[in-house]
Amino acid sequence: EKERAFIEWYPRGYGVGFKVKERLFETQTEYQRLEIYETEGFGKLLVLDGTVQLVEVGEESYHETLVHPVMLAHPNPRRVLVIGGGDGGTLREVLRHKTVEKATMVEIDEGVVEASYLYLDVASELLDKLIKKEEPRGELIIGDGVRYLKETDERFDVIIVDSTDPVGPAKLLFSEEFYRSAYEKLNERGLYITQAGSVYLFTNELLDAYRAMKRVFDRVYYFSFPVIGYASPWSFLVGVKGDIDFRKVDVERGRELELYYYDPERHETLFQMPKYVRDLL
Ligand code: AG3
Repeated sequence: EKERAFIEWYPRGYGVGFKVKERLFETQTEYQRLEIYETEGFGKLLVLDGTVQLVEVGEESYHETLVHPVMLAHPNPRRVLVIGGGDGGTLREVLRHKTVEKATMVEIDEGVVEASYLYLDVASELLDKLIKKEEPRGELIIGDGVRYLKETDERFDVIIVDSTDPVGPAKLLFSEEFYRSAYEKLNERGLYITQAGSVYLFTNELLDAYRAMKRVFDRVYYFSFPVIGYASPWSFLVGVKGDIDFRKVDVERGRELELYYYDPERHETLFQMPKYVRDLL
């Protein structure tokens, strides 16, 4: 019998693939083509426009890394904004922090939220509550994050961008103009984090984003982590506003979270980068 696979093709023919049993769902949403597969060994797979967003087994390797380093570096993160993240994994991790009073998620594509709620074991209980407006500390807004950030009167301690790649529709989320509105909407002390693509395969996009962030934030940090399902190592960029040291995290709060991938006690290990990239940055 013929073996089936889903392969995401990165530039120059670098592939990341999963053996799949079947495709459970596919649709063209208002914004993108969405597919969900049942994989052989990693649970369900969410694909947007041909790119892997997550596999259920190991999604924490991404969500823990995107959320907890900034949340533990901030002394008291109370108000958090997530842009994108329609599958709910990022907001799920944010809400594990007891300091959080309110976390808002602005996702442009309602189709991603619906499909994730229906098919994925990532955060379906949370998504259900958000849709019914029954999550006391969480709010879901279906809308354009760029516009939201420009227009909102709210201020945030932490802003997390969980978007698709810095090519295509998410491109604006990697622009200097967007970073400026994020900086403006952070409290006096605040942290901004974005995923910034594959270190090896999107090096130029990573450099562009880093340079644009440097023009806006008081300090900018880069780090990388191996993410299951992506062409790893995967890069992350952190922008600091005001008096916060991102090189230090609250290890005590970190221990209580009982994390699986990101190790707050070894926070300094995040900052490794291949030498050629560090030389360019
Ligand atoms: N958001 C980041 C996806 C980037 C993956 N890029 C790729 N596979 N080319 C993931 C959403 C998870 N909440």
